[in-house]
Amino acid sequence: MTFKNEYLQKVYNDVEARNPGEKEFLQAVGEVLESLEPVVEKRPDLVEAGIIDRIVEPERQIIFRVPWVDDSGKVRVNRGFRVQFNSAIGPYKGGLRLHPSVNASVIKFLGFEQIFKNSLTGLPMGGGKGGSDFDPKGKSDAEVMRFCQSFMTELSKHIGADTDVPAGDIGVGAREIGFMFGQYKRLRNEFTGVLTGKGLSYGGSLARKEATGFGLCYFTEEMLKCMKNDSFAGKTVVISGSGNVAIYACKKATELGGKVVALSDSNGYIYDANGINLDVVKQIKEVERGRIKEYAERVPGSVYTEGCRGIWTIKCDIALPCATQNELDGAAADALIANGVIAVAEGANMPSTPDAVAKFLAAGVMFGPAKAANAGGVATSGLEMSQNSERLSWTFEEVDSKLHGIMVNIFHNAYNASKEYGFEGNLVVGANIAGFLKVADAMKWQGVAY
Ligand code: NDP
Ligand code: 2IT
Repeated sequence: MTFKNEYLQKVYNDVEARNPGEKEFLQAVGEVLESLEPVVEKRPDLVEAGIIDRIVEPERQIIFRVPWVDDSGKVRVNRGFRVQFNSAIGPYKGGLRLHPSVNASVIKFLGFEQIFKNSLTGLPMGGGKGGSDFDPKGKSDAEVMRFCQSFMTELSKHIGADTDVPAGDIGVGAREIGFMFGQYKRLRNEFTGVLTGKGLSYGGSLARKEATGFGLCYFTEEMLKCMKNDSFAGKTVVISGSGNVAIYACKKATELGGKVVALSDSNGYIYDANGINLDVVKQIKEVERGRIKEYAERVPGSVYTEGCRGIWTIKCDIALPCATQNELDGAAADALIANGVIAVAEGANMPSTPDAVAKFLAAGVMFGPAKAANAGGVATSGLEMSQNSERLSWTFEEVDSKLHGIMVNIFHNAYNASKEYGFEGNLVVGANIAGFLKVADAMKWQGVAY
């Protein structure tokens, strides 16, 4: 990757040399460094303090063995990760991902992104991420429990309510958080808000489950309103994935007057011209842990197609990628643009390839990057931490209205930064700069502490 600025080029080259072959991590760092070109010119004090050299290196990385016993009595071994990337503005905070594709590069890209996302929420949270290459699919509840207990046995040595507060991500929902919380409490003999996304009966927050998807739609609605005086009303929407983020994005997009016509999983996608029946999806995904294909077997008039990438060829006004990194490439962007898409907002982390992002921006498609658009999940985790600290629970309406306010603010902060630094309307640049500056200033004032 090449940069106009010599200093940024050197930082990038060093990251490349130090993290060979870590393509997702290099992709995430490359995008942020590119956005920082105008900052480097305006803020020589930050260059002087070595902020950018430091921010690309995790403060701490923990990699550990996770042994567990399957239902047949066989010993299995997975690899666990926790990357504590940056604690300048608060305790490390970020999800845990359980998916066979998890490796150091994936966790580092997610942890790096989390620094700027958490900063954008305005809440005091540093950046971190963790997970394992364990695949929860096809495992019994007892196997998932044994894995989670073993994983937490090591992780518990490194986290804490004021140190590092993990949460869910791909493959980690209420079931896994419950098993991990129980194990942490047993090991430490303390009941603290060490994880977020907890069940409502033991310290969880109302609206955390809905938060990422709802927040994504609040952000998108504000983007549509402010940039094109438009809204979700009457729009056709395509959402990839059918997990936590996709389901609640579907719910809110529909409530705001949009018609969601497609959802997917890693095997394929469903198309329902009448608008997705979310009760059916929730029964399949949340209750039965089944596959999205089953939707077409249950809802007359809907169609299932094998292969997840074809979803981007469906004509829509708004596209919300909510599955995984690099799921939307240049060819998919071309198809969406040819079909007249007006807005794309990322519910997943880094779902659009750099090529796809460049195409959206060049075509004048409104583009909400992940760090800004999906920050509602971690923001509401921050609200869960606040409730745990004051040992009180807020109502759904209270949390939801705070979430709404946070997402509206994030849009405006990103938009204003894009304008101030000469890239009006480019929310990639705006979100990266706004997220970066707060952390950079905190690092500068704390001296060379990390
Ligand atoms: P879930 O595990 O609930 O759902 C993940 C969905 O994405 C499933 O439909 C899954 O399909 C699909 N998916 C996962 N991996 C792949 C892949 N390699 N190729 C195609 N599809 C895939 O996770 P979430 O909904 O929580 O997370 C989705 C995205 O949102 C992730 O990028 C996550 O990092 C991001 N995110 C999540 C937040 C949260 O609060 N949960 C907050 C902010 C961002 P299948 O069942 O076939 O695997
Ligand atoms: O990517 C993300 O922001 C998350 N998976 C949520 C993290 C959190 O701590 O709630």
